[in-house]
Amino acid sequence: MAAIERTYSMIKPDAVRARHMGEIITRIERSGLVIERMELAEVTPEQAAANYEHLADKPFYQELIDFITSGPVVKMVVSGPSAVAKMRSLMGATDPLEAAPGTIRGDFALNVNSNAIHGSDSPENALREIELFFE
Ligand code: DAT
Ligand code: MG
Repeated sequence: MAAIERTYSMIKPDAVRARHMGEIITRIERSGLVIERMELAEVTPEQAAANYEHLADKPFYQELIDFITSGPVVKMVVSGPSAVAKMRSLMGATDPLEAAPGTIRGDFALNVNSNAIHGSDSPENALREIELFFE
């Protein structure tokens, strides 16, 4: 049995605006993962900058910050066996054009700039992001 771990996930403003949050939450729960904590809130500019520090030199950086702060998101702490990898698998590829049908991005997004959901990419970043968005 894989180790139980926590990941940070957030339903992005595009998916909230399109009223997909219920369906996305259903998919997470149906997978067996547990939503331990959840809040509808706006991402602050400080949180956005800290979350996307690794992309600060990319040409799309400002657009990314503007987008993630453009409206409410659903912030979640999700736990379960290999929760980080399991969430990434439910989410699908970063570019929705490459995300398989049946994945959240494959089904709810068409554009890499607004790709429906965020999920931590490692257990270490999950801890950092949970702290950033919840404490
Ligand atoms: P992921 O969200 O799959 O972890 P990431 O951490 O590399 O991907 O990038 C964070 C976000 O930045 C991603 O969800 C959407 C945006 N992004 C990534 N690559 C992009 C690109 N080539 N053009 C526009 N936005 C991009
Ligand atoms: Mg990432």
